Amino acid sequence: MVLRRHKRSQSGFGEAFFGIESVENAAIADVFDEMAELMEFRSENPFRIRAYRGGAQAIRDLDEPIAEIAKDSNRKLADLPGIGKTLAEKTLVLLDTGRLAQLDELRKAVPQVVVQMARIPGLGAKKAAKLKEMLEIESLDDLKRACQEGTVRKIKGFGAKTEQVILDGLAIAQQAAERIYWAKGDQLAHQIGAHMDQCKSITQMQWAGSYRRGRESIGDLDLLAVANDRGAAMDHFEAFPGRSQTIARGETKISIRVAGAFQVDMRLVEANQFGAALQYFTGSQAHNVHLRRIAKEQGLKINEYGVFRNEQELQIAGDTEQSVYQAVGLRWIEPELREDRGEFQWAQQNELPKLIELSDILGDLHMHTSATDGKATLHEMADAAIERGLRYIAITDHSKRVSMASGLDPKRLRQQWDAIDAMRGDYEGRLLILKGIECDILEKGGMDLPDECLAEADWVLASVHYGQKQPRDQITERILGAIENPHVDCIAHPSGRLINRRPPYEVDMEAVMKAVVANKKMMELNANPARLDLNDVHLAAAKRHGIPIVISTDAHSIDGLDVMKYGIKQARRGGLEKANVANTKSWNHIKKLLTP
Ligand code: DGT
Ligand code: CA
Ligand code: CA
Ligand code: ZN
Repeated sequence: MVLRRHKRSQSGFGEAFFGIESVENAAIADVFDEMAELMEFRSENPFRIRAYRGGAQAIRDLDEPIAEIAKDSNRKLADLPGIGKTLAEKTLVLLDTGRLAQLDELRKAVPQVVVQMARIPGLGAKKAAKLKEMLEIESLDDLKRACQEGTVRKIKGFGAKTEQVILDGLAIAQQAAERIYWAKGDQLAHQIGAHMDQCKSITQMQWAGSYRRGRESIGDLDLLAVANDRGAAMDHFEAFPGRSQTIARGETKISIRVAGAFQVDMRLVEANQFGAALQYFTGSQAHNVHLRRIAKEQGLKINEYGVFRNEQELQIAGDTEQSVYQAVGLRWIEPELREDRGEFQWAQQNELPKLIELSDILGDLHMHTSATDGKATLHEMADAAIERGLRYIAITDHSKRVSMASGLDPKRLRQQWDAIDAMRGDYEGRLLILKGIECDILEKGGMDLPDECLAEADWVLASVHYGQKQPRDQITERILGAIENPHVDCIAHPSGRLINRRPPYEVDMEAVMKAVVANKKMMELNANPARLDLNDVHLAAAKRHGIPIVISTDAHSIDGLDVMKYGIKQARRGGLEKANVANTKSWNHIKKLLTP
């Protein structure tokens, strides 16, 4: 079996919206992408590198499992567009064995620290390799020291400015080296879970840790299990095909590495302690500290083994998580809320939110088509939306300033709208297709399309793509200007950050939120697992302000529509209920919310 990984997850690079439909295809594409990346570090033949990249893309774009094609004696992998003889052979090996010797060799040949350094925004593969060679850098900490001591600027081609760029970007690289997107953790958790389901010895099993809490990135996966035979359970765990190493194996805990580097822990506990252990290892640490304080005030003690009456060491709860919270007079708290950000007060006052669920979503108000940088046509996106049970969608391609995505000018935009008009009859009663646009907020301020054009749209998203590094006042002014434009409905990806890759704009989010309220506008929670923008803390703030949140996929392909669930996770972490999210309502209702 192939270890399934997300697009270039190893590197953390890539604009990353995730194809979900054929996991196996994605896993193989990932392997080729990673190889291309590592070959780039070694300055190998650019044509070869391009062939691997192209092959990865071709496989990712296939609309059927490549394993099926491989099995079909009437078809040849090498006949597929973008797949040459070499890649076809390697694909067969991957399908067969789940491994590729060349990838292992490349991983060995390119030092991990160089890959890590290259993740620093503004550095690149070449500079990273040079720094490693010249300064004998073995870790990101070494690099930091070298910058602080001013030794980097002594190398030809590097200056004091580079040192500052490196220092500014180190935190991001450090995170990327250590943490993966929740979406990737979710994929791993499903594979490992499916493998562990085959273990006859295990009677109870549950994921804990930051993964269960739905944090946007996770440091490692924590599995908790009850087993009749602990040794057998651990053996089974070690037999996971994606395992590359066992870090430690003891009586009750075992840690392995999967996908080359990522750590997965499994702890084995007694059935009557399972709930207490689940509560403890779900965390967060801050939540647990607070919970124990509450217990202490009641003369109780909570630890990973149970809830105990202080003096008598008598276990009074712990088989289920509910019993742990109940023992201290609290209702069960959703894992997404366990960050000590007010959940105890809500639990005590019976005000815990009823968190939003995926099934509450009725529409998707941000997606692209092949008119700009999307892969699927208008019709294909509409049909895919129906398949996913949506009642309405807005087509929001880029505006002309986003030239790299061949953004639309008013003429092309109106052509698209004519096409939508022509489709509407066909889709009546099945799907409402809204005429939208993702209009760029220009660097100098103002919108990228004239007002009379925006006035014709059903739905206008405004977003920043250029001048992201402007100072706080300037970028805040730009966004406020967009909010005040009467035709703009919603600010898309309001902070601009990419998890582990790019910091947010310096925007004054509080000022933005106040303006959004004053102008009766909405804010987006972009569900792309690399964005998740707004983040959980901002979402909680938006909820306090009463701002309707729109959870959108920003899909650039049919598969892109499937990222909605990641947005829902983040929304739950922000404490959002169905009522806080605009696209749980009908389009007519949304229009009313927007009317000044
Ligand atoms: P991660 O893995 O960095 O994304 O975050 P977590 O929250 O999964 O952290 P992890 O894997 O180190 O530990 C899982 C949970 O176990 C954590 O949320 C709380 C609990 N825990 C672990 N170590 C400690 C500790 O030293 N003190 C306390 N109070 N709780 C701990
Ligand atoms: Ca963890
Ligand atoms: Ca852990
Ligand atoms: Zn977009």
